[in-house]
Amino acid sequence: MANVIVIGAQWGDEGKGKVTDLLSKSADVVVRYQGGVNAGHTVVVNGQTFKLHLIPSGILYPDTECIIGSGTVIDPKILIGELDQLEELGISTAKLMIAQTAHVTMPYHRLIDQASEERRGTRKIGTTGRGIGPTYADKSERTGIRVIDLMDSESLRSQLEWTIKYKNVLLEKLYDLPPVDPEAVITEYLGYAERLRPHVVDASLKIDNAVRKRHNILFEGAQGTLLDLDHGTYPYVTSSNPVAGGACVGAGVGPTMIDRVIGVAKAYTTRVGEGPFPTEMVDGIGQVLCDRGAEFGTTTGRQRRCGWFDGVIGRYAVRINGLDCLAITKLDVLDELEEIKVCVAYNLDGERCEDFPSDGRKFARCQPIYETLPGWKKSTAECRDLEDLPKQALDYLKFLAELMEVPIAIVSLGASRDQTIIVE
Ligand code: 2SA
Ligand code: MG
Repeated sequence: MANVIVIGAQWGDEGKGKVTDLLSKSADVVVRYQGGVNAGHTVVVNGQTFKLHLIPSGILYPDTECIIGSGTVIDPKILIGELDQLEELGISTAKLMIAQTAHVTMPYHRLIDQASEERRGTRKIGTTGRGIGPTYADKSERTGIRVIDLMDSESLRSQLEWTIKYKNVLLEKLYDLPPVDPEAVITEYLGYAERLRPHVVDASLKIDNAVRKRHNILFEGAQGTLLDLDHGTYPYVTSSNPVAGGACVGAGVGPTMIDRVIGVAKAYTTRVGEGPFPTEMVDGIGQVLCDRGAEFGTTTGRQRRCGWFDGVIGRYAVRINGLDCLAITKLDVLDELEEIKVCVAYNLDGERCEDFPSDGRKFARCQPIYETLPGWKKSTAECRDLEDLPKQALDYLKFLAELMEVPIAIVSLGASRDQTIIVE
């Protein structure tokens, strides 16, 4: 397996959780490299459902080490909740490591995220409200609190007394919100520090040790390519870099250490939050996909917007991430459809456009150009081999692979581990 990056090739929720869970079996180490508790992975193992936000799903394997890397932002309260949930279910969390250089989401980040969304009115982004943007903003502004600061009570106190004074001006004067009590925050966070201390490490050093031992490392992306701060549909993006390149920065490894990049895409497209989405179908088949695919956010419970597969963004994801292959998930959701459309290009102001326009205003004007394929109208949930698939389903997969010019390595036909076809 070697060192593999798994990324979302669309707008998140592609089913990366299931794919990383499958690959984690052969991984010695699983690393999260960006994002925070805005992410939500649902993994079903032996009929038990796990909802994880920060801890890599690799934790479910007894011998897999899991690292929450430097490029992530950590909400300690939620992280501790996940640790408790796993331990209650008898899953050891001793192999979880947390980068000391990761930034910490504070109560004021969450308040500011929610208040600034409200203030944006029609310009709102549709964030998860989990304080992600403000935590990364403080990181860039160099006023953030890092895990390492939590570990030293004197340093935490002096930093927070200074920072909260400034944040309270913002909360009171700009957002008309009550101030945050620094003493309460310091006490709360020092409590979290004690619980997390045994897990805190120099993450890039740990990863380097694994590289030297030729261990298999899996880098697990959160969100998706089109939500990338630099390469996504700005400003309707998250505040980190979910693309494959983000793995090197966020984990602290050089690009020469990476052997393979796998993109995960749904057999159709979904998006949560605001922003343009050319293949969106507001009702009719869009609603069918939502119902059959149970398209609700793992973190916020929001209904996801649904549409046909978009080959333009698919090709873009191949380019931006240097994808070697694709995992196509939720193919079974299309089982009952009479016909299936795939967007092969856009109509942009009367011209055919094959490349994703990085100008957001142009992207917002793109109209999908579809090719229509016949449906298979048969259940695929029990298929375990490509040969088990109805011919039309196989043709659909071939069509996607040719459109994006990458092979399909994994096909997923349901939430559980065994509902998977591994293409050799
Ligand atoms: P944020 O909170 O600042 O990262 O939001 C900015 C945009 O990024 C989108 N975003 C997501 N999109 C899909 N899935 C995500 N994770 C959760 C899930 C979402 C949920 O797994 O379902 O539960 O609602 C995720 N996280 C961030 C977000 O919708 C904004 O468009
Ligand atoms: Mg998700």
